[in-house]
Amino acid sequence: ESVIEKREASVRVAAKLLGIKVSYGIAGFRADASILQSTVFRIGILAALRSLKCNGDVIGLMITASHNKVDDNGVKIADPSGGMLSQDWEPFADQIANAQDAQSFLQLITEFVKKENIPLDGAKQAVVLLGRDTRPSGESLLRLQNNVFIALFFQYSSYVHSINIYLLFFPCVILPFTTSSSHTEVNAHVGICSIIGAVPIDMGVVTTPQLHWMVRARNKDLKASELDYFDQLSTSFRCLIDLIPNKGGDNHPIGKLVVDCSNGVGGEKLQVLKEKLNWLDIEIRNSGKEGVLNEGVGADFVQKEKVVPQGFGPLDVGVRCASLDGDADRFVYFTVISNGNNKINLEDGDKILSLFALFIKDQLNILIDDKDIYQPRVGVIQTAYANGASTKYLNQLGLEVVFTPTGVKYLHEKAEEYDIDIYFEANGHGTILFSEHFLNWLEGRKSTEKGLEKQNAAKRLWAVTKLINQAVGDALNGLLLVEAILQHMGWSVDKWNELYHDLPSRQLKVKVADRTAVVTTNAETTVEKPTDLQEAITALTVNYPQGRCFVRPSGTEDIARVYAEANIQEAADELASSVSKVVD
Ligand code: 16G
Ligand code: ZN
Repeated sequence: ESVIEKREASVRVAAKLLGIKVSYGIAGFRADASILQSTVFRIGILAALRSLKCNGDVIGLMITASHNKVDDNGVKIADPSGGMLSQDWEPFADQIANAQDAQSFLQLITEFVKKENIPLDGAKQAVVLLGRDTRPSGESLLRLQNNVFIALFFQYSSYVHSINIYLLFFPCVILPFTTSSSHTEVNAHVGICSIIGAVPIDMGVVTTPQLHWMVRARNKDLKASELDYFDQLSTSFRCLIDLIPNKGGDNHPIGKLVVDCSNGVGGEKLQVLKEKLNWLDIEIRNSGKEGVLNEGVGADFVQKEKVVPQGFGPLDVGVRCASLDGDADRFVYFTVISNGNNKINLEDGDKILSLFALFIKDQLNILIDDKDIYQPRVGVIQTAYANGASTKYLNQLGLEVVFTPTGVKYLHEKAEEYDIDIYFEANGHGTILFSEHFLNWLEGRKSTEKGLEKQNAAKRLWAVTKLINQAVGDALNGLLLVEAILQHMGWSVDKWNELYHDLPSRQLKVKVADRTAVVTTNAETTVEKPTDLQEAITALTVNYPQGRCFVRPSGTEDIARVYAEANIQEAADELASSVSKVVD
């Protein structure tokens, strides 16, 4: 038996035991890091092809599994806009990641290249920015380790362009997955280089939103280094602080902000930012030097468990705390309910969204009269998980609220339809987008507006457009915007929390034989299939005042999720549990 045969056999066994099929879910591919080697290689090829398809624009490839456990890892692609990979490429990503042998793998690529008319004539060069979070498996998944480069070239002709595509061919490509024994042989870097002329650029350890930001900035010919990122954040934050009216009063939130960095990449990045922001008192916890990534820490943990993360010790009431997730694209705020107690008041994505919406609305009200011809349209985008009380509050502000299915790509896509779009998931992922038209208009107003108040409002909005990440949700600049707005309002976290009171809610997981059997519509609020399930949910929900309940298949786990909301906690619990029984 050759080494290759042995390896093949062991991988088949492993794959069979684990029953794995990787799929490009709502957050890219995610799995145990030890089986991702071949997947990242293949997605490296996809990234280079995507860049060629987009006229040589820069594409991003990020190695991260966000809030998942440290042994997991994943890979996802950023499109030239800095947003998520275009959805019409996802089936191709699935197919090549799961191809069972080299031949079908290459055939899939050839067919796709032909179908998509991807130019392989060498006229354009593919460029891919690579980034990774702090997971130990990240480095080997990402780049070439110098000595183990035993490439076998092979060549086959593309009948479309009658030119040759060369692919570096490794034994492992045949396999759907590789075992850890072959760790250093294939990785994203090698995958990219399989496309002749493609250039991988390693950005090293970065947050997910930093990589998306860099991709967007490069394609717009803007300053795009990590240093530029930090400069832009600190300058625009400073600008917002300088524009606070009656500054110096004693009504501004005093005291430090304590940040849980989930023992991930956010820790070292926040440290850099902190050094640039000496007028903001930040204390960094769980920076990753001691604890384990995402273990009992981080935004996902805090939001789901509603307790203080590890590494905090006893806290005093009123201390402003925030928590980032493992790749720093999500954040929430919290304070303890009573001194030394573990229970918290949570300011989740819905509260952050409400604060942002209120501030933007206030500034627009200063800036715009009924007489103005141009009335920018503000859209607010939420998912079914948004607490009903937040939606009601936003409606009361006079804002248009629309719903999309769960997953950032759906919210972001919808968000591109307004002049100003504010989107957030309850879990803390979100951002504010500004249309090109609005930006042009605002730039004019900023300098020509008569009257100091209006000019300042225009300047504030301008600073927000610079501060907040236009590519994806970003915990670092989201955090700075919250801080700036609280200071602007002179609010404590508790004051912010009082904007509205969350309706009690409950989330449950249900193990189901086949989660794909549950099909939803109306932004996941209604079950379409199985046909009688929605009737049962409705019948149970009407029994509870302010009751609301939905069931959806998870996009990341092999389960169905149940969410219920009602006027009191007991009712929400009861509703969730009775609906779970129906789903089961
Ligand atoms: C992913 C999504 C997140 C979503 C979550 C839902 C991105 C970047 N992340 O983590 O937005 O809330 O999945 O998971 O899109 P679920 O489908 O298992 O409930
Ligand atoms: Zn994340």
